Amino acid sequence: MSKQNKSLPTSFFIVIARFVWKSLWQLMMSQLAPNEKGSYNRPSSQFLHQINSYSDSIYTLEADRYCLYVGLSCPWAHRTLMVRTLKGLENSIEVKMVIPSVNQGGWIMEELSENCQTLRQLYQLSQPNYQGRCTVPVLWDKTTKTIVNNESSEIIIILNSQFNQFATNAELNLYPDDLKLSIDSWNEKIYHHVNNGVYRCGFAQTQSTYEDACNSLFSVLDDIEANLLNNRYLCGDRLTLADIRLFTTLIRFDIVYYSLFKCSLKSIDSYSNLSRYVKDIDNLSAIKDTYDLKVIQKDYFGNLFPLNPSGIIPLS
Ligand SMILES: N[C@@H](CCC(=O)N[C@@H](CS)C(=O)NCC(=O)O)C(=O)O
Repeated sequence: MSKQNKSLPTSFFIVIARFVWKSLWQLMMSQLAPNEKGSYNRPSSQFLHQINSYSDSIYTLEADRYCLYVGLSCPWAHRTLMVRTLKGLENSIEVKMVIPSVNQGGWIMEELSENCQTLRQLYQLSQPNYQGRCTVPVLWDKTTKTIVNNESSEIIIILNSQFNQFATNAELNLYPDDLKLSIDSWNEKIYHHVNNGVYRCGFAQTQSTYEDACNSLFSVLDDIEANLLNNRYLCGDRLTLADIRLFTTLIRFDIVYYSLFKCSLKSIDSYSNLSRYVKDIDNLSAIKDTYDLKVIQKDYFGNLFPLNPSGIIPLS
């Protein structure tokens, strides 16, 4: 008579595996993406200083004094690289790369910088007891060894307006007075529903918070599609900071957010005006040098472990 292995009932494994995985997932997500009632809340930035030419300011205007720390996959950091490139600030503002650490979480320096191996060490050099999130982009002051600003929406305004005396394309104004109202109103809508909206889809912890985020994301994309029927850019025929802020999300959309974050009602490619708009901005001088699609895919799919435990990168 053949001996039969006694196995535990399948349901036992399923219940245990579900319980363990769900508890671990919730723990990891609470670190990665703070949630309130199942809905993702982006933590606010902590360093909000300005650079200007007033002599009593700590952060005065100088070429080669400030440096940007960026990670290539990050859409918020990408904004700052785009403005630096468009304004022609490559020779006055240095860029240093950080890369995601698969095992420790957080960012590590591509090369030792300010004697720091990690971005957290850099934050703590600036503020020794700093315990908050260590995000990119960081606008760093090499003279005082402190963080000037770590909020991308502010850094791009600083780069657009304060460094004109060193910029090779100083005449380009991405935030002109006569368009400010229109730029601010697009920014408000796009930040919440698109830039952060894709994260609200991906990091949602309940079906209803996901559906709310996903429906509002696509409703705003539909509005933008309609607006672009008669306009080259969001605010007319001039490229502005609103376009920069939208572009960095759109260029990542079909290759990452569509599948990893379940932003799957439509692809950007299927919107005729939006896809024309992305190509148009992409073809501006040197914009293609500000990002790398392979790195973007590898970082998102490889590092957001709770959303993609196998680390598999989908083919596209
Ligand atoms: N408020 C920031 C958000 C930047 C941000 O969330 N960056 C992400 C990368 S895409 C980050 O560095 N996350 C690391 C962390 O939260 O620990 C900005 O817009 O500058």
